[in-house]
Amino acid sequence: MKDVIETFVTFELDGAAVSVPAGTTIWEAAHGRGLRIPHLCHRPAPGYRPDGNCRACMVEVEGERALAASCVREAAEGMVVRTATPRAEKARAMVIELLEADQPARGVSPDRSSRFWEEAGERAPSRFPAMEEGRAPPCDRSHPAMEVDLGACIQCGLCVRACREVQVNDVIGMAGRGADTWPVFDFADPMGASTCVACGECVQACPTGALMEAAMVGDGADFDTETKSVCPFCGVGCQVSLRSKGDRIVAVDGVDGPANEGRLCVKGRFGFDYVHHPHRLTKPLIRREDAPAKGLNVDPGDWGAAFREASWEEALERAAAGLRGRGREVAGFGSAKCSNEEAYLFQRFIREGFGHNNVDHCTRLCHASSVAALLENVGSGAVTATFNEIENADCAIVIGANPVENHPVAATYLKQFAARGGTLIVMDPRGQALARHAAHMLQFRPGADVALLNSVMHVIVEEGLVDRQYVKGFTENWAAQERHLAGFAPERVEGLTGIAPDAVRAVARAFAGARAGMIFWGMGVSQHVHGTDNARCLISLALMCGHVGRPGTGLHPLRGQNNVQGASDAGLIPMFLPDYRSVADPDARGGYAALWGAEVAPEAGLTVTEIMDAVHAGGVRAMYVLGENPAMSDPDLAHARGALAKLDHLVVQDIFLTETANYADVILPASAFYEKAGTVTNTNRQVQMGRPAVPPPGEAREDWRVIRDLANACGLGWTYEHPREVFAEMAGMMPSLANITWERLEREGAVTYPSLTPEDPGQPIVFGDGFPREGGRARFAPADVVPPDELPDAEYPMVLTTGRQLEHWHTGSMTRRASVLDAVEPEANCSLHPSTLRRLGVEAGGMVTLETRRGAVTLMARADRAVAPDMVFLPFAYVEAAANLLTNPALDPYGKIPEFKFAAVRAFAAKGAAAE
Ligand SMILES: Nc1nc2c(c(=O)[nH]1)N[C@H]1C(S)=C(S)[C@@H](COP(=O)(O)OP(=O)(O)OC[C@H]3O[C@@H](n4cnc5c(=O)[nH]c(N)nc54)[C@H](O)[C@@H]3O)O[C@H]1N2
Ligand SMILES: Nc1nc2c(c(=O)[nH]1)N[C@H]1C(S)=C(S)[C@@H](COP(=O)(O)OP(=O)(O)OC[C@H]3O[C@@H](n4cnc5c(=O)[nH]c(N)nc54)[C@H](O)[C@@H]3O)O[C@H]1N2
Ligand SMILES: [Mo]
Repeated sequence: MKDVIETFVTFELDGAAVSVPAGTTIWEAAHGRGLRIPHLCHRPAPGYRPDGNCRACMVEVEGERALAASCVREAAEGMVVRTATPRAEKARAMVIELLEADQPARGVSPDRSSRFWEEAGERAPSRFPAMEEGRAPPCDRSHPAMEVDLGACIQCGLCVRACREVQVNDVIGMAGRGADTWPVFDFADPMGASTCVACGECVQACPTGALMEAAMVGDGADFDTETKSVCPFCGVGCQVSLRSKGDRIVAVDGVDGPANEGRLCVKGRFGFDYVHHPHRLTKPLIRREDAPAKGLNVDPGDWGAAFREASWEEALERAAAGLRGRGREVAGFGSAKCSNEEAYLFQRFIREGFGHNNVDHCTRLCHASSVAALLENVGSGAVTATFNEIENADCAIVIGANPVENHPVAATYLKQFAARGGTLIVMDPRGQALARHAAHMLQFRPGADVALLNSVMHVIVEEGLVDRQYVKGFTENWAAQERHLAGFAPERVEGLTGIAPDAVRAVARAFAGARAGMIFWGMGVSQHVHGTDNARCLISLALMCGHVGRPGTGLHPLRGQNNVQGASDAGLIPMFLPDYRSVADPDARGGYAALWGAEVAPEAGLTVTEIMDAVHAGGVRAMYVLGENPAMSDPDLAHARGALAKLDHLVVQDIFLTETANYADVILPASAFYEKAGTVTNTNRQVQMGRPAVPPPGEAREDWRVIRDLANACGLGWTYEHPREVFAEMAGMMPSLANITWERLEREGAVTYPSLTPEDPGQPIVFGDGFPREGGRARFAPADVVPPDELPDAEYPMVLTTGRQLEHWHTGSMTRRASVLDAVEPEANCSLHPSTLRRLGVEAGGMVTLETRRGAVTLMARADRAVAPDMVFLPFAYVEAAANLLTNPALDPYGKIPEFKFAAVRAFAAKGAAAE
């Protein structure tokens, strides 16, 4: 726990009296005072333990005969340390000279090895003989992203600490003896054949370039600019440093941001080059008069038969002409991949320009149900604690989320928590990667969350583990909840959940008995017809244990897109203005009407899937789609694609000619995230500054500017010249952004909201003294078991579940165009249990057809014991086997989220495929 009282020690450092917290190393104390002590095996970054093996940091301690390694030696009361005595300097120089003898020549890998050469400084060439030829293992180029040249290895072990202790991937180890000790992957695999997940932490840590980005070897390492920004993929919001040369990004490194503390995953580190893919849209496009009928028939690399290039003037005019003055016939999908400013402008455009609230975005398909439950029972849709708070927890539940693949950097904190002895509880129908770190793994029946969670809560009541004081002080409706739970003894629901009562009891005791517990959840909870009920149960569970509002406690729905929290906060939602103020609230409407000079409609608008229905029904006839790909992500693709084809006017603003853009009348070429300035808000409520590293290609323009120009072409008269003006307008209206300014974000990089003063970095934990609901109390919402909408039967006997894979992003538009990611995961695939494959007569790697009542796809099948024998896991990134031709579009009544996680399916060997 952080709230331990710090004790200080005073010692003498190069003649000065220095006071530091107990536990501070000599190296840290020296660097804190601006003294430089060389270091190679030591990486002064969060999560790295000093090891003291390279001896490049030796100093003299008075009264001791041997020199001390300053990186591991803690300062002690009264100690007298000299860092720059001739003896210490000579010892350090000798270490460098010995190591230098074995190093490849200076400048071979200029960037990565610069740490070594920096320490070496200008010096005479080493007097020692170089390592004999052939002593180090040969260069390993088996991985698409990284190269291993152990000729440069100094056995400092940083890669091992990076892999095992920081990212907790446990792939790299040391093998061999003495001078022939080398890093190995798994046991002795080439890196490319190992279980390495390519987070690149080892590459970032290696001081010599023995482990390096393949693209950086040799000339590739050359860059002229470094720009700090935020990773454009998931809601973790890792801060990155983009190294660029001219108009190209050449490498990405992790930066010590509040969420990632220097760490990245494979997408963040190696997935950036979609930005430079030849398919990037570089000019506005207008559908040709003689184009083939709208449909999925345009090749993103060869679109000439369907579209023609146009000037921005013509394209904006054409886009506006189909929208202007059409009121309720228009609807808009905004983007959680764009900035806060862009989200705000987009919802303002639809609301002001067309007089209604038909504006929504992918949050509807994502955490809409979680947010519905949180707003209803807690009073706020955002997380109550950052995921990093797990540092202060002793128990954590991860349910319906697969962070190792989908929030990989957040997962490193969860894995570290388990490694430290924290009790990790995983509840998932699939034996996902976190299970290995879990004290309790409940692999239960899909769709049975309410039954399972109610049974856990039943035990907590039964065994008297309820935090009565918390319940009394901070909640309401407990009596009803307690009555409701009586019917959920674990024995009674075992048939539904498949979980033995003992296991339920153990989990209940662990969580309720914990001093500080957190709950993390994801799409396995939210994407059900009972998604809101699932989330209600999680809220109740946290409340009855008093696990909210203190360090190490909290509710954390892991937000998905890089800016889905921010886009939702900014009002890209049909029922809410910014900061979740209901459109039905006259005060809220009045404020914006005054600001915008236009009335805001009082009726909630249509949601993502309702808009598609309205197109079929004829009400909506024109759409503006910004940075979303509903022709792949909508739950019912036949229906969605039919709607897109039926529109008489579709404007798509994207960076690629997506499946959705296939149906467009006008395509506006946008900037990628690394090409524009803008703020984004991550899952932790951290508002962070994104900065442009390279210009948009060709005539592509920043999204905020395109939205403004289109709004103006529709007659709105907006005068924004920079996103900072938009931010100021938003912040002026949104209490959540109090004390946060563009200038502050530029300076500090990140501020967590709520920030209580202009200096407050923000509150990682909220609701310690009550909830933003009437009376300040959170509410228990008893939930009953609602079965999945479509149950397996004789015709469709298995359960289809859909989701994600580490290397791919949703509909694949970005990651299938990122060279490393596409090389690692190039082919459409699904996963089934090996026994199921055997039953179907399909070999692992063979082709299988999956069919539901709505459609069929044929794709490669992997054998995966983590998938239950009667289930199929299907990722939705692959257009050639689009998952959402199969999924069930049935909706949760509160969040209006579709049941992506459960459909009845049958699987069989694909025709023509080898069935033995
Ligand atoms: N690599 C990658 N990362 C991503 C994304 C991506 O596309 N690719 N997308 C981002 C976005 S927008 C989001 S929303 C997040 C989503 O991140 P997650 O929520 O982790 O996403 P999923 O893979 O859809 O599903 C999560 C888990 O739910 C489990 N599950 C399935 N059915 C049930 C059930 O009935 N009950 C329970 N309790 N669990 C069930 C699955 O087995 C799976 O392990 O990821 C974000 N990160
Ligand atoms: N079967 C199934 N379907 C699902 C889900 C599931 O679990 N299973 N999950 C659902 C969830 S949680 C989500 S969040 C949705 C995601 O659904 P979408 O949001 O539709 O999916 P993405 O592929 O992320 O689409 C983002 C688009 O933005 C573009 N883009 C990227 N950067 C920029 C930029 O800076 N500017 C502009 N203008 N465009 C940009 C990309 O090229 C891409 O076309 O999918 C949902 N669909
Ligand atoms: Mo999502």
